[in-house]
Amino acid sequence: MRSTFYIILTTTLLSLSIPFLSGAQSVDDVTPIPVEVIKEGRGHVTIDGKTQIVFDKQYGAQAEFMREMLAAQTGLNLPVYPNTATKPKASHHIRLVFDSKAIDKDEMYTLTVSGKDVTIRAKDTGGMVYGIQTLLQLFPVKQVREVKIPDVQIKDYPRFAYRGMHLDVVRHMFPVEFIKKYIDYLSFHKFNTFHWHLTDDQGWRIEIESYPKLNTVGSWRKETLIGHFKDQPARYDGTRYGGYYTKDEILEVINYASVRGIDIIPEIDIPGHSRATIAAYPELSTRPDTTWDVATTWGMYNRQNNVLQPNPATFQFLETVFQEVADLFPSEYFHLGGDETSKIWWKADPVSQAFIKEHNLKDEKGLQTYFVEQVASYLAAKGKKVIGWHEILEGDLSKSTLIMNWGGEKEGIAAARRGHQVIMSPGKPLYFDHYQSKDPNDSLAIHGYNPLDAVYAFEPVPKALREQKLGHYIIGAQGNLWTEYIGSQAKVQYMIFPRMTALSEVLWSPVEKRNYTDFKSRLKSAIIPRYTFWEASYFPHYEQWTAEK
Ligand code: TNX
Repeated sequence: MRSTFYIILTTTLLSLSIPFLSGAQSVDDVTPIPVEVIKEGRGHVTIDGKTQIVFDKQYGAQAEFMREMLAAQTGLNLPVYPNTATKPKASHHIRLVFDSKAIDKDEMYTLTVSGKDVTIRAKDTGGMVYGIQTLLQLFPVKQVREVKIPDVQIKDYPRFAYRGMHLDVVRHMFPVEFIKKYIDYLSFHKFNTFHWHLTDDQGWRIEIESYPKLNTVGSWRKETLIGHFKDQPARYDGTRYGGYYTKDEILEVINYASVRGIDIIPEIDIPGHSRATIAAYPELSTRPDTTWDVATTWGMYNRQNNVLQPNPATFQFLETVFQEVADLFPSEYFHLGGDETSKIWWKADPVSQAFIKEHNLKDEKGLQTYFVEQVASYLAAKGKKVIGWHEILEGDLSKSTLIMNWGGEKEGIAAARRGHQVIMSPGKPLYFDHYQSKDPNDSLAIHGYNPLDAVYAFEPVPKALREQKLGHYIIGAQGNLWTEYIGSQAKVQYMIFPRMTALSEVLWSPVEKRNYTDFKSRLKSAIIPRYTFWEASYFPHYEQWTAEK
C-alpha cells in the first residue's frame, strides 16, 4: 500500500519537474480502429530529438513526410537517414521497412514498438503512409521534448480497396493550399482516393491548352446565385466568379498526394453538365447559333440546356481534351461523369435525332451510352479505365466501366448483377452537402438529412449481394461534397467533420470492431483535438441529431 503511494508520488513529482516530458496518446484512441492491437510488452520506446528516422530506399519521401508531420505536431525534429548510410550512434530509431514477406496484403502495415525501436513494415506507399499515420496518433498533439511510447504490436489493413472523398471545385473553387489540406485530411483518415470534380455547368477548373476558350470563357461566370436555387425571386451577387488550376498547380497537387498515399481521379463531366463547355464553344451544343452563358444558378437538370450535340466537332473535342487531361494524371481511372443528362434537348434537336437513327441507337439513352463508350475508347488508348455515375447504366455498357452509384441500394445491386464493379456513394447517407441537423438555423445546405450516426451505420455491401455471393463487386465507397452552398474553406470543414471520420472507419475497419459509443469517445478524446490542431471547423452538435428510426 505504502510503496504504491510513494511510487505515485514520485512519478507525479518527476513529471512536474520535467516540463516537456509527455505521455503518449493511447493506442485505444487510434481511428479508424485497427484490425489487431496486441499490448503484451511492459516497456516503452523513448522518442526524443536524437531518435533517428531510418528508411529503406522505397520510403525516402515518406521518411521526410514523417519528419515534417512529427515536427509540426510535437516540435520534435528528428534526423532522417537512409538505412545504407553511415550515421552517428543513436539509442532509438523509427524504422520504415520494405517487407513483402511479412506483409501479405495491399495497403497493409505492421507497427511494432519494442526494445529500442519503433518499426513500420509495409510493401507499398499506402501501407507505409497508414503506418506513419497510426504512429503519429500515438504522439500527443503538443510541444514536447520526449515521448515514451508503450510497447505494442499493430497489424492493420483496409476492409475496402476503394476509400474515396470527392470535392466539387466548380460551384465554388478552393486554393491549391486548401486542396493540399483536404488531401492531408484524407491521408490522416486512411482514405486512398481523391475524386476531383473539375468541370460542370458553372465552370471549367483545369487548364486546357488545346481548347483555350475553355479557360478564357468557360472558367468564368458573370455572377452567382444567392441563397437556395428554389427561392423566388432568384437573387444574384453581381460579382464575376471563376478561375482554374494551371497544369503546374495540378502536378504539384498530384505529387503532394502521391507522397501521402492518395490517388487523384479527375472528373470531366459529359455529355450533360456541359454548359460551361458550350458557352466557350457553341458549335458543340444542340443550338450552335446560340450564345450560351456559363451557368450562374444551380440545379440545371431539365431546366436549362447543358448537353453536347453528337457531331464531328464534339467527338474531336472529346478525344483531344480527354487525352490531354489523361496525360496529366497518373491514375489508372478517369471519371467521365454521365450523371443527370437531360434528354429533352436531344429530343428537340434534328441533328441529334438524325445521329440516333444513323447509328442505330435505340433512343436518347442509347445516345448517352454512345458518348460514354466513345470517351472510354479515347481513354483506353491512353491505358485508362473509366468510372461514371450510375445513370450511364441506362444503356447497355461494357463491363470494364466502373459504376459510381449515387442512388440507393437498388441501383448498386443492379450494377453488380450486371457484372460491374461498384463504388457506393448513396445520397443517403454519403452526401456531405446534405444537412446533418434539423436545426432551422443550421447553415444553408441543399436538402436531406445525413446525421453522423447514419454515416457510421452505413454498410457498403447490400445484404442481397452478400446472400448471392456478389459482395465482391462492391469495391468501396465515397463521401461526396458538392459545393453549391459551400463557399468557404470553413464551411467545407464544417460539412465533412466529423462525418468523414465516421466514413473512414466504415471503409477501413472490420465490421465486428465497429461500435458507435466507442467511436464517439475516441472522437472526443483524440479526433476533435486534431480538428482543433488543424484549425479546422467542425459540426459540434452531432450527438443531438440522430437518424430517424
Ligand atoms: C446531383 S449527384 C449532382 C450534382 C449536384 C448534386 C447536389 C450527381 C452525380 N450530380 O451535380 O451538385 O446533385 O447534391
